[in-house]
Amino acid sequence: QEYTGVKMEVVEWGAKAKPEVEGKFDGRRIFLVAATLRPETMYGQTNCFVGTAIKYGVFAINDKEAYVMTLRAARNMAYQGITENRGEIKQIGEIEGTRLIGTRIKAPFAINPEVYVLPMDNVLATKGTGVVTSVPSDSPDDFQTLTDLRKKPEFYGIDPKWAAIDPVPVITTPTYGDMTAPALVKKLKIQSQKDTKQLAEAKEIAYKEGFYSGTMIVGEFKGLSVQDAKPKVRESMIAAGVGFAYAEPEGLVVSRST
Ligand code: ZZB
Repeated sequence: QEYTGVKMEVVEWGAKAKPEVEGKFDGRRIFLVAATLRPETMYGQTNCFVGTAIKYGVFAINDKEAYVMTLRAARNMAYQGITENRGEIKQIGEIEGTRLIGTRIKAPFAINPEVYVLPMDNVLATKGTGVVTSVPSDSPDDFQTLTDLRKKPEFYGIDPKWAAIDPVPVITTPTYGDMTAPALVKKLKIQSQKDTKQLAEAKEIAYKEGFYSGTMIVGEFKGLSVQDAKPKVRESMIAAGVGFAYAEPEGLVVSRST
């Protein structure tokens, strides 16, 4: 899978992260790094998701910057020219997902330039970086999780203001209009982020609809088809220094002789 790594710089650590991290990283700028397959949707970021059961590392990329993500992602990046020395990872800290909640970060290219870190049940430690940037207009998982959090902020241990940014229309499609994900969540009668089967189906439909029939309605490539805009937004993010190419290796096949 060819992802775009999205650099979401920490603006202000949440109360639970502060005591663990402050003053520890030699003045480096710290970024949560999200892995996305849909760089063209970045205009519509409203928050970022982490897994509450996931442990994140802080990895020095060079003297000036460090990335918050899973160790697995850091290992992969070390072989893709992202770190200073090939094959080397330099871990300078560790932090649990729960402690990242409420941290304020920059959302590059987004219409809302700063967003908060929120919890999501279905973040996989085994995919991407373990950090997911949230685009509720076009990702059914993101829309449903945001809806859950808004319904029960206390249950999820969040301040409602962290989930206050509304979905932003980014892409229009003939079948679902300007808000593909909310339309699909409604159509498939999805009730919560626990409806993983229907959410997987909604995601499949949203990907296809967006890619083959979507038109950009915001940003630098407004008016272009999603197919044409996707690589252009990606290049634009890379040129601006807020994105980079990140490939996920295929699963290892272990052969055994009998
Ligand atoms: C922003 C975005 C906007 C995404 C969208 C999707 C959509 P896939 O297809 O299963 O490989 N993601 C990335 N890492 C993780 C993780 N560790 N756990 C759970 N979800 C993760 O999934 C790739 C997408 O899943 C990524 O692209 C990311 O969300 C999320 F409008 O980034 B995406 C219809 C989907 N729309």
